[in-house]
Amino acid sequence: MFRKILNEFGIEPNASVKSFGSGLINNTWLINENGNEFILQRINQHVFKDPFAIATNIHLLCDHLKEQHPDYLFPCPLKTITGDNMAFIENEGYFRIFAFIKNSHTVDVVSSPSQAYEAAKQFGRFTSLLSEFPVDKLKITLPDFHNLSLRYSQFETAIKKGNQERFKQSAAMISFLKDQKEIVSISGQISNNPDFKKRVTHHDSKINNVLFDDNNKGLCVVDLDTVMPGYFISDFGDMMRTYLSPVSEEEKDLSKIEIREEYFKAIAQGYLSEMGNELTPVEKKYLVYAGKFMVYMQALRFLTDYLNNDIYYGSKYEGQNFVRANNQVCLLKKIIEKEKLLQDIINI
Ligand code: GN1
Ligand code: MG
Repeated sequence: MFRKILNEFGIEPNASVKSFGSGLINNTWLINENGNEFILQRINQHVFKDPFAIATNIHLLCDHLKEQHPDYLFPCPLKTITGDNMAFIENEGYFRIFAFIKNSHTVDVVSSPSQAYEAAKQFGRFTSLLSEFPVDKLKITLPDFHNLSLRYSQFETAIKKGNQERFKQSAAMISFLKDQKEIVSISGQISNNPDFKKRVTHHDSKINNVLFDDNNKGLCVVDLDTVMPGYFISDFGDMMRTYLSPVSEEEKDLSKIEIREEYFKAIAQGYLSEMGNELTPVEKKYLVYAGKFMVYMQALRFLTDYLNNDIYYGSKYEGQNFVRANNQVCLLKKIIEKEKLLQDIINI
């Protein structure tokens, strides 16, 4: 398979290829062609029904940034030898390649407030540098991706039609999530509120989607499949979801989940250092809500998938999506417990 792909991009067929990274959706490999390194990715076609839409978006952004902000480091995908933005290989799928950015690295777990600050700054910077970009030109690569009302109705359908054994086992979580339905209605109000702006939004602001340099300064954001028009709560909220707690969504021991306030401060400072002048005063009131929104949505998505027998996320062991959902429910409870405290940090 790799020979064919490399050939499409004019890379030597005997370059070395090894598996890379930890994403749940796409496959990623690191290629080494005589010391030149590249990242190869296969787009998950079950998730992204129109992979060329992603490639088109990335190239539009790339052109805009090159013209307006030439100093911004943006890993543009390579064209194929026939000039396409992506390669399609029969029976294998859709592939793209980027040059690997030298002296850059990613991290999987946020282990200091300064890392959180740097990452948040990069996500803010990405949106703010693209504030002049006509956001409606972006193709919707995943329709309704962060539409919480839809996620909630998918959850209700899974409760009715999904695996009934798993439903019984999840009763406590289901009841908690139903009790928190106000989070869904607030998100509905947001989408009808003209004070909330649609901007170029990353939609997957996990720490491992940021490249750091050797001095641990943020360089740029990567993994742009889900870049679409969206609300800032998606990116700010996913940072809260993934940086506040010292353990990830995979952690089974719930006692390890905690909300590190100094990390919240760092996320807010980093993000607002770039987005402070972009956000409207009304939007700024929803920073803490953003975290509840994203953690709630992720809990719904993991639990829905568990009830649907793991058809979306898959599972490496029995009950993995139950563990993930339970973890996110616990995280949500802890954010709610500290809501006032977090709000006070913003108000300083
Ligand atoms: C997926 O592939 P990855 O790990 O970057 C998912 C995100 C979830 C995340 C949970 C397209 O992202 O929305 O937050 O898993 N991406 C898609 O780990 O569904
Ligand atoms: Mg990723």
